[in-house]
Amino acid sequence: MNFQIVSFKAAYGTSAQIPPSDLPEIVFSGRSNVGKSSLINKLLNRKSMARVSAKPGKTATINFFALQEAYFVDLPGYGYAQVSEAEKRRWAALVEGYFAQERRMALVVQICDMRHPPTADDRTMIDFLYQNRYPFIIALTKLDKLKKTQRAERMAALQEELKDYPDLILCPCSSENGEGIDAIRRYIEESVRPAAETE
Ligand SMILES: Nc1nc2c(ncn2[C@@H]2O[C@H](COP(=O)(O)OP(=O)(O)O)[C@@H](O)[C@H]2O)c(=O)[nH]1
Ligand SMILES: [Mg+2]
Repeated sequence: MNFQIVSFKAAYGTSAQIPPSDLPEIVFSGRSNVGKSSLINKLLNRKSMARVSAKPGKTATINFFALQEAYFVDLPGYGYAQVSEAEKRRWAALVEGYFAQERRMALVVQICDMRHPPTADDRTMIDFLYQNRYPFIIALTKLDKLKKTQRAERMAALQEELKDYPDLILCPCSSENGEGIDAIRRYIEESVRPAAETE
């Protein structure tokens, strides 16, 4: 799969605007500021395809990036405290509307901060993905901020924190130094391949 040839397709503010799936979709989900844009950029080897923003909480859209064999779908970040109730409802309608559609979701990459236990919102998202049997992996980002012993401690702690969800695929990674990025690319490639072969 070619991760180099990519272009911005569109940003959608309501789920009704999103056209039907015509390619497998790789969906990126996570709370705002977790490092979602940085991870997308790193996977694509681009500096600023998905914007790395210092301004969380701006108007939420679902952004599509077109690769040759799949779309990267950047969901709006959740959990930003300063967002109004109206904006939270709009977020929920947008994201729930997207998931409710009949789409070719090849893989959801749920992003969590490796340094901390998953937040309540993270758990809601993981629970939703798990209960509805979406194919998903958990990218544990900001790995570079942990020393070797801390890494082992956090991996052990996460097994415990997420013990309600057996068989999760946990992928420690860093958009800063590139650790773990190839492993995530491989999961993405594997998820797209079977869908492409049924054409
Ligand atoms: N050290 C480190 N910082 C990161 C990593 N990923 C993201 N960041 C930083 O975290 C902040 C938020 O990143 P961003 O990609 O905008 O998060 P988003 O709101 O989830 O899209 C930025 O200052 C990034 O430089 C990582 O893997 N390691
Ligand atoms: Mg972002």
